[in-house]
Amino acid sequence: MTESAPPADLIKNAKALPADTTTVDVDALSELSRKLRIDILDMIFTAQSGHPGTSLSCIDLLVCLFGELMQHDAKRPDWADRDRFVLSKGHGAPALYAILMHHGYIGWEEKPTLRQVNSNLQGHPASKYVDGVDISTGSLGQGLSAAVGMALGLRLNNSPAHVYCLIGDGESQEGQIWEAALSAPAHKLTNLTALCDRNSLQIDGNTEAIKPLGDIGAKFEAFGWNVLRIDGHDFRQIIAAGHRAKAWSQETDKPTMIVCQCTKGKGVSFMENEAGWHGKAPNAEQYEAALADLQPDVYYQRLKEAN
Ligand SMILES: Cc1ncc(C[n+]2csc(CCOP(=O)(O)OP(=O)(O)O)c2C)c(N)n1
Ligand SMILES: [Mg+2]
Repeated sequence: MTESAPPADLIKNAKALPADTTTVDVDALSELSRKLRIDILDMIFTAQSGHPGTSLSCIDLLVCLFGELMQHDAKRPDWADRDRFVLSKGHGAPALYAILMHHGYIGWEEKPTLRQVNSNLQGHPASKYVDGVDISTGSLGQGLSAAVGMALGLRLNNSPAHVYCLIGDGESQEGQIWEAALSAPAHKLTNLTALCDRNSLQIDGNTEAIKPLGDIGAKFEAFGWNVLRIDGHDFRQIIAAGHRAKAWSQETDKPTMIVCQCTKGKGVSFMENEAGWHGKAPNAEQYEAALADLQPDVYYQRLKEAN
């Protein structure tokens, strides 16, 4: 258990951090993230297809959402009052499958079936096939609108459930994102928290060189959202922002956006900040090199045994 208190100025625009983040077990969360990063690479390497960069970028967010922030139960995937998660950037499916496997929604035996014909683990998440996936995604731009609809429906049903939606920054160049961004404050959706994976890369380069988003938080603010800005790989900040978002929404009658500064390819040195690793599987040599980054203990033990 890590005891140190989080630096007070870590979350800009937020008031005091909730006290309970001082008890966050950062070591356990980062160990889980490390393992899930390996699962992501295993899946993509086995399939020889998929999107490593985006998955490694957002896995720390998913670890905190499913492990610390969301109310959900793999044994009751249809529980009416479960919190909902929409992976609007659906090409991050390997990250979603990894966290859903960890929480028991998907059997581990399915892990090698990513992107195989007739597999449940399609290249983009399909709600028809996977418990824990509340809506199919992959066509960028649509998820935030779906999340707005879910939040409206839950409110109509007087449900305490909260909706979380993760969008990409490149994805935010889609016009539909901004229709949803207008709608959520108009409907005072206090049961909606959006997160933006602000890794500054899209499919073929830097977002700012292709179609600049600038201060995306300021844009959401202008549309009527509360906005928090965090380091998307700092577990304390992610969890504190998640709690703060819910409370702040209640105080202000507004939805909250958490802009998460992330690194595409995080954790694998040669994939970090490289647009070329957007949608490419590693070959055998690269896979081993990636494992060396993520799992040096096991990797070097294996090498020792081989020699
Ligand atoms: C409507 C639509 N257009 C194009 C694509 C192809 N595509 C998949 S990922 C991607 C880039 C997404 O970049 P970003 O939102 O920044 O996500 P990141 O991979 O950086 O997490 C594109 C253009 C798509 N899936 N949907
Ligand atoms: Mg991006």
